[in-house]
Amino acid sequence: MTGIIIKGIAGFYYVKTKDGMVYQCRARGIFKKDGIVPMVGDRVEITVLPDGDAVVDQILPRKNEFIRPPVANVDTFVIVAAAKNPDPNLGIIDKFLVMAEKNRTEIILCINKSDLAKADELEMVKAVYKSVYPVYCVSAVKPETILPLEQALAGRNVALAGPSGAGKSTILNVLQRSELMETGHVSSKTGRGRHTTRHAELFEMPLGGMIFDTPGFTSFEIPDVAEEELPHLYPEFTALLGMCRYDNCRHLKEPGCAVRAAVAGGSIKKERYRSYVMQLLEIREREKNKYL
Ligand SMILES: Nc1nc2c(ncn2[C@@H]2O[C@H](COP(=O)(O)OP(=O)(O)O)[C@@H](O)[C@H]2O)c(=O)[nH]1
Ligand SMILES: [Mg+2]
Ligand SMILES: [Zn+2]
Repeated sequence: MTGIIIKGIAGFYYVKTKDGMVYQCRARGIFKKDGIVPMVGDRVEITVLPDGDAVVDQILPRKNEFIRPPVANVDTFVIVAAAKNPDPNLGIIDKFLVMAEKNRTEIILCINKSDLAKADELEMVKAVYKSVYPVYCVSAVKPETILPLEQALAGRNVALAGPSGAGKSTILNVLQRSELMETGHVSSKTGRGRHTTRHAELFEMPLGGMIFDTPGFTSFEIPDVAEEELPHLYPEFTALLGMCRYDNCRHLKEPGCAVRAAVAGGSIKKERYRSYVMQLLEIREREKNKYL
């Protein structure tokens, strides 16, 4: 029987099968021997034993895997940022976007707390991204605003990522339509929800698909991205790469740069270009420090 690991605790894996049953499983000893650790999100083959428990026989090939948090098979990252409180930091949003690009997942940008921002403030953030990524403006305190996002996510394995305080846990609660985690209330005093997630866990969404609740995906450094790879992680740059005068153009001050021409012409947003430059310099700084 095939199923998906929705939780792993103390050597047990909880596998949900198509018929909606959840089986408590052990992994075959052979996994340990081969150094294979089943992850939440893994699609697996299981055999049910006479006592009702089951064993994981086989892990089906993974689409992708993440170490921190340890989850597999993420289809879509929803990068959540707040329109206000905290104010959107485009540099940080772009780091999350680069990370998700690097992992070759589908990406959706979600701007939350639209109830706190003025229409023009919201539009300003949206304008930077809307030609590059699907952008959904929502307010977790008005669950009906989340419906279009929810429909876009149906049938996928979704992980929420984004800076702390942006409203990920609150949105997750709305998506699960569950009060179990008790973060749904808005507390202006603490500015934080109360729920702290300790284990990765997969939850079913009412419209189909699963969502990862994970403690991680909040603070990334730019992961092992090489200088020459970075431009490829900005989707709006990619069509232009190869059109610069110099093959090794890093799109900084080089003459005949197609990327900078696009920034000047407005088809690449200057905010995005600024993030690119900051990240490139950060990568260079990191490379330099390697040798010191
Ligand atoms: N006004 C308002 N507050 C929100 C919204 N979404 C979340 N919050 C509040 O913002 C705080 C941080 O939310 P939380 O879900 O814990 O953020 P996380 O760190 O990204 O998981 C909590 O106090 C939430 O109640 C929203 O759309 N509007
Ligand atoms: Mg949270
Ligand atoms: Zn260039």
